[in-house]
Amino acid sequence: MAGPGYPRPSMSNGIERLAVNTVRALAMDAVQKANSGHPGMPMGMADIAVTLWSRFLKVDPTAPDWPDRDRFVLSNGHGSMLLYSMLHLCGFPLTMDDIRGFRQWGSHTAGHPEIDHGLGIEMTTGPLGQGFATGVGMAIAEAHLRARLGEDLVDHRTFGFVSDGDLMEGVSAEAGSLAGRFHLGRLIYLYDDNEISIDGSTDITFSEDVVKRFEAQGWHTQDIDGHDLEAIAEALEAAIGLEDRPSLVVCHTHIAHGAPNAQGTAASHGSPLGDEEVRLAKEAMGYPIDPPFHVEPEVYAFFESAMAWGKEERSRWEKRLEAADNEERRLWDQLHSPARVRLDGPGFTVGDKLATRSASGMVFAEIAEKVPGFIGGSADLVASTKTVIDSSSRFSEANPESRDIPFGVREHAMGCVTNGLAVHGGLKPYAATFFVFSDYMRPAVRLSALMRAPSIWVWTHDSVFLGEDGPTHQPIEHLASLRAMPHLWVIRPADANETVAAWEIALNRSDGPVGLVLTRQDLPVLATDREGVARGGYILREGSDVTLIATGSEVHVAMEAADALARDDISARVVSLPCWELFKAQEEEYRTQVLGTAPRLAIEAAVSFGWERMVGDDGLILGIDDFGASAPDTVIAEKLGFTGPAVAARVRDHLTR
Ligand SMILES: Cc1ncc(C[n+]2csc(CCOP(=O)(O)OP(=O)(O)O)c2C)c(N)n1
Ligand SMILES: [Mg+2]
Repeated sequence: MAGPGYPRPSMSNGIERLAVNTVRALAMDAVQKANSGHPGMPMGMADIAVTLWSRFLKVDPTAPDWPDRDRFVLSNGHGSMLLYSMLHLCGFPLTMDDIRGFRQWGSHTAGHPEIDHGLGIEMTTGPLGQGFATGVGMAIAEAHLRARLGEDLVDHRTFGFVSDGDLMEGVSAEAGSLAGRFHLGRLIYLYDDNEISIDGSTDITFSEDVVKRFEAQGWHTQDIDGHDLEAIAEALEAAIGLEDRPSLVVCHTHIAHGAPNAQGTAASHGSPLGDEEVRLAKEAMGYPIDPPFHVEPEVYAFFESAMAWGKEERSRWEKRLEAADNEERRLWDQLHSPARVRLDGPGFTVGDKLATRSASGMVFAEIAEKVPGFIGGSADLVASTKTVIDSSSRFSEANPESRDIPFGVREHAMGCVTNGLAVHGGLKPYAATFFVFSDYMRPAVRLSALMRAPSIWVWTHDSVFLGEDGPTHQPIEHLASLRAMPHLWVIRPADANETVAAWEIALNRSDGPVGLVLTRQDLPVLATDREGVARGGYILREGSDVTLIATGSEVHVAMEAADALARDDISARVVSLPCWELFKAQEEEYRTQVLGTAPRLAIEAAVSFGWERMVGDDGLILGIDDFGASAPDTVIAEKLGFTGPAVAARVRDHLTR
């Protein structure tokens, strides 16, 4: 049973039924007015939404971003009108004008819900499966923070709505498995089992036994009529009362419930019902047909009284925060208002040789000490990615305070969970794997960029120079494709010092994600400039006849080439350009000063795509426009011309053309 305190408004006066019908009517009207959108899901899940929000969800519409609120994730984000209606009716700062402006330019009511904690929208959903898996991250964040700060300060749940599409997506299998393994008892998902997806009956493609699947993953499951308010409430109470496992409530529903002709049809998923069907549906529910967007005052009053409990919970929580003992309070403040961090690094000597992944690993202890919210892990590659904070323990239900999360071989869920940790608040998460497998987490990386979530992506084994594992493991197009993603900062440091600088930038960024692209192979420590990394690119070696621009492991090759050219009286400048995005953000004057007016040659062990914009029309690009090869790294460098002498020869050739 749920603990005391859950508000249970009277069921007898039919007000809940009216509230449910209001949600249905608003969804129909908004979609009709926009002439686009998804009426089916909001109508099908209205009973579930009204029950959850009015009786269980711990939120305060006057403080939508209160840290100890319950999180609500709408994974089937196409049903966004359901969320917008609930937020509006419950008194969040989402107005009827916003609802009328559904899907329009400049409105707060995008087709799919985008993150806006000020309005009560927890995360960006739309790509199916993302919400499911991101919610798992939020539940991990709650369990972890509760273990460190105590139940007085951290005591909330993560609820989510998920659909057939969410459960068909592979990432829900990865994330569901992880949630079961970690016994995330405060994670509760309501599955809209309406047996319909866009192409028709789910019977065509989705025949697995969902209950058995989730039970096998360690979840608690229930199977209910999703239009029976009492059954929904009882299922939620049971799910809340049970804390040793995550819960899935399979809710049997009808898509477009209440629309006489559209109910149960795939067409109602994503098309306006049409004026006549809207009229018939309203008539059938006994709802006023005109004007549209009508809400009875008692419905607002019903939700206002239902929200009173959440408001009281928040004021009780604020008192507990005030009364918290010094140590807890200090940790709370450090986690929730982090100070700028400055990393010293272990100190490297020019000429020493180490991989940038190793330099990264060497700075972990310092980061963990200076950044109490630092948390993360890898997809079964701890030793290879050198990402460990404390090797003596790892996150589990027995060790929720551990900051090392073992994700297993689940890159996609790892990406989503990391975003969940980031948007939950209080934490500074990272996730690590081989760079080539960034493909497996790309949808989550994209959402981190879209949400401006400060997730840190650690990608090691960053080029063909990982060697013998061969082309399947060698990233080629990844740098270009990730640089193409708005708001993601991709940093490829040239040596150990630049790696420390890159970490410092990543840790201090709060308005978006940073990807750190690190080598497997050793690189010499150069006389690199940490401040230069913050500007995205800088002159590492002065020269006037030619400018060699390189990133990561190709910077030392450029330096060797410059040495060779100097012997022929050719003065080569070397520019280290670890981060395009930061470099682009500099004043034009700085950029032209760094790149210079001499002919330019770009060197990077990846596709040449995009480098034209750095070298100009008469520049030269030394890239790799094909997949790699399985061989020792020195042989690959020799064969592909990524050595000092080979680069010098290319430059001489180019200059004498
Ligand atoms: C990753 C991804 N693929 C495809 C889509 C397009 N899409 C939106 S909803 C949907 C399936 C609809 O079925 P269901 O999830 O059962 O939702 P319902 O129609 O029952 O509301 C699809 C394929 C998407 N949003 N995300
Ligand atoms: Mg469905």
